[in-house]
Amino acid sequence: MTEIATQPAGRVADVQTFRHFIAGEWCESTSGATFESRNPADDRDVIGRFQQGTAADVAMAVRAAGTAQPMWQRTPAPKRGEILYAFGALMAQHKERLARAMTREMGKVLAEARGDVQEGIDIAFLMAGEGRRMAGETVPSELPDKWAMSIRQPLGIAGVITPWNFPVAIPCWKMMPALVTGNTVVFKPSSDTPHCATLLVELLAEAGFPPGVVNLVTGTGSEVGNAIVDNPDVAVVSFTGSSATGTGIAERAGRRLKRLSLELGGKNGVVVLADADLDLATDGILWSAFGTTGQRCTACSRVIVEQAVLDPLVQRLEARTRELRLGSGLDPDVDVGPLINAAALDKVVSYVDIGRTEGELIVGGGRALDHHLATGHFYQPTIFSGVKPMDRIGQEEIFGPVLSVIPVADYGSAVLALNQTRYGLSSSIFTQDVNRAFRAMRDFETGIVYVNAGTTGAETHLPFGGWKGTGNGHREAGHVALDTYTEWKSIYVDFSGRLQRAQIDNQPG
Ligand code: UN1
Repeated sequence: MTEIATQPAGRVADVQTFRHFIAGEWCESTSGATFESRNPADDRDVIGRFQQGTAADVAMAVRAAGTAQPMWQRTPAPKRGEILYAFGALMAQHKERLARAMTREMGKVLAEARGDVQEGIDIAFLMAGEGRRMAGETVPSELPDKWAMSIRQPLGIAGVITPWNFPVAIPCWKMMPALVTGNTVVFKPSSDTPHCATLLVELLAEAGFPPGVVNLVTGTGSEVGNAIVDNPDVAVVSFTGSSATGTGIAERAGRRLKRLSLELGGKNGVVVLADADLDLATDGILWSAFGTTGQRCTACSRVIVEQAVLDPLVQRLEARTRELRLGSGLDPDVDVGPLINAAALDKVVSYVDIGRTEGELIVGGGRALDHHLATGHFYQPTIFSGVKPMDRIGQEEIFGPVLSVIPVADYGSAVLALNQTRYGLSSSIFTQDVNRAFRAMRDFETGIVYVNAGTTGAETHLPFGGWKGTGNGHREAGHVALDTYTEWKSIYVDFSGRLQRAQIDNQPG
């Protein structure tokens, strides 16, 4: 939760104020104002004050990125890769510190926070290697004594606008491919996780990225985010967040014909067929639905189950959900942390009200207000059964610990229900039947499909992204992520010493 720090709370004396990072210097905003970041598990815990950035700050950051860019582009890509490698190694060295800071600032349990940092390390090392690959193509020319090849070149300045739910991994997904390909970066993190972003940028600076190559500006989306998207010198913007914000960014970026990579909502489904291993399915569903308190783009929010196994599956889900322990993610006995802020909690409360009119409440359905939870944004993991595919809780992204169970007659209706959504990020099927598994791999309209595993847990060396309303066709992670941050240049070298006309001189007539 964030607010302007004009009304300082509780333990203000020892609260540190953090700064922007522009042109290699830590500096204050032109606004002179700051905002606070607080622990979602305990609203009294103020993590720090952060600069309330302005359009003028963004303009300064873009100028710094522009000044540094030609030198960075001329640095040999393998040398750029070495700095990425050093950054990955630093993250590994500071993994525990980063993970603990993350749990305190955004609530996910420590094991998951470590996983988030590890995902950042993985993409840093993967992209460090791209410094020695970044392959184009060398192909034969249709004419004699002529050479034909394609190379990648950076776009220039990349605007990186990131969410709070993966406050280390997602900035790394975006910055690592941008940097290794020779772009410089202006980074605006979510106002719910500015501390994680600051710690990350400290390590980027320590790793040896030259001044101006990475710049950090904190503040609101409407001021800082829009200033980045609108700046004509920012050639590419990568955004992960809500569909509503992404649509607004697409309109602004579209007016400037700007390269834009969007990673937006999801309504990810797990299909459970009658022949599934129900214990395994239960494990996969619970981990995907309530891990990160349901606050992943890839979280499972729909279970589409063949009627024949509806009851035994729901019984298992209910029993196991009742065992989940809520609390601070720093407590090793806790399974489920808080929601990110009061607005997220309100959203879950209102969707559970809708759910009561659409399905049958199986478990949960209330705020968790035990004495140690009352100062945090906790909500009980909640399951509705008997949900129909087109119900609101079966269609709309809730981004919290709310799971809808949708019974269907057979595989055909399961596929229809699964695909009947405006989103298309992740999906999964539990079955022992290899033929059905392969049909699902063909039929499911999502960018990621899992067989006999939940909907989360994508690895960094494969493309990550969604079909339909989840995005705009770009992918993060994997070597395809380079496409977002580079232009192709096709180069023809004629060494025949005479005019050779393609499509003409080598054709009869
Ligand atoms: C997200 O929620 O936007 O596959 C990212 C996963 C993680 C990444 C999730 N590796 O769930």
